[in-house]
Amino acid sequence: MAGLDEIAGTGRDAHRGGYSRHLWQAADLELRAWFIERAERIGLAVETDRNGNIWAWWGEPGADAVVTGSHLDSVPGGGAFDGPLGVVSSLDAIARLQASGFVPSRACAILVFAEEEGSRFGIACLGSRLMTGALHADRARALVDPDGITLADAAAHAGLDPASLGTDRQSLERIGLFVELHVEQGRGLIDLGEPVAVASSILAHGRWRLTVTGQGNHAGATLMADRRDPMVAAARAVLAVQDTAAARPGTRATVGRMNIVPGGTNVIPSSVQAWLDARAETDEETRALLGEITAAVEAVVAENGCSVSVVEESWADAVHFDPELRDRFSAVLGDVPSLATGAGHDSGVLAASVPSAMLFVRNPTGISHSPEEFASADDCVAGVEALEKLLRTLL
Ligand code: HGY
Ligand code: MN
Ligand code: MN
Ligand code: MN
Repeated sequence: MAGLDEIAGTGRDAHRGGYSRHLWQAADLELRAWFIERAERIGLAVETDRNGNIWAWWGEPGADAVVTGSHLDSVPGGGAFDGPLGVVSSLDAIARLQASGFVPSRACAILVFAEEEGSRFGIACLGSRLMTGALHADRARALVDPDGITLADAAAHAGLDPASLGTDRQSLERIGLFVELHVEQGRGLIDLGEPVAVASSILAHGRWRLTVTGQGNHAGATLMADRRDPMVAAARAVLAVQDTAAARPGTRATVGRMNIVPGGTNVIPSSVQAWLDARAETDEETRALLGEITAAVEAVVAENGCSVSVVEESWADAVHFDPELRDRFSAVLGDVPSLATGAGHDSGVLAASVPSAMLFVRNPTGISHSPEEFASADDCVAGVEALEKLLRTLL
């Protein structure tokens, strides 16, 4: 809790509430510096990899390491726990092992991933996708933030070499096993009445950019019957998204961000961009959901004389965490439940390349990506104790 308190003032968003901590902007840089100082204070050796992920080694860096960690960036107006809880818990678990005189027989590191939320450049799990090659460096370099700054320029400004971004086999090969502790983002542990769970799976999910195009015109001079208003069409598209997902059990679809062009009170817009987040249990079901949403959206915008294009910005396959590792964790931790999640994580991206696992800590509000996200001190301690136990067995 002291660790979370230390960063409680960093990146507060006075306008939205909660925290807005975005890659390589002031709050993120401050948190990175804080992490490095905190890691060095317990004797860890810190390095930043070619993609901006931070590693803090306990002992000699080496192959087949046990790696734990999470992320420090947030969504716009996010909570205090999504990401940072895993980082402070990793620091605390290692400090506890050190204090008990434990000597690891395997390399061990804390790993803090860059831009897990995709809040600045649009692609979630940017650091782990770059490391594993799931995101191509050329595409990453060309990504643009809402101020028009390319990722290549932002990386250079943060002291990285943009030419070196991309697949990082050396880093990846050092990970023998990755475990990420994370606040739970739904109500699974509330329903189970348990403080901690082991993750079983992650939904397939993706992000798509919808551009609805109509005819920009004068708000006063254009008769209602003469309009091709993409804002009205986009509003109807959002309803179509909701209705389509609601009719397919288990699927989720959200429009959480829009850009109205040009955006004037007395201007009928010429186009509207809307970002769709869609998720389902399997890759096939998610693709089918997207297909149905696309057809429904095309039909409703046409009724307003508009057209729509749908462009995929990112995709993540469904993840089933290593069952062997999960069984091992359950044996060490006793009777902890297994829990599926609808939220994406860097551990999910890594799972395609290395054995990965997650621990969830109960969130008594059941709310996340919001300032209302929470975890009690007792449950956070239960999480750290579980992580410490695991590290003790794995190391
Ligand atoms: O959006 C997600 O699922 C994650 O928190 N990045
Ligand atoms: Mn998140
Ligand atoms: Mn997270
Ligand atoms: Mn005028």
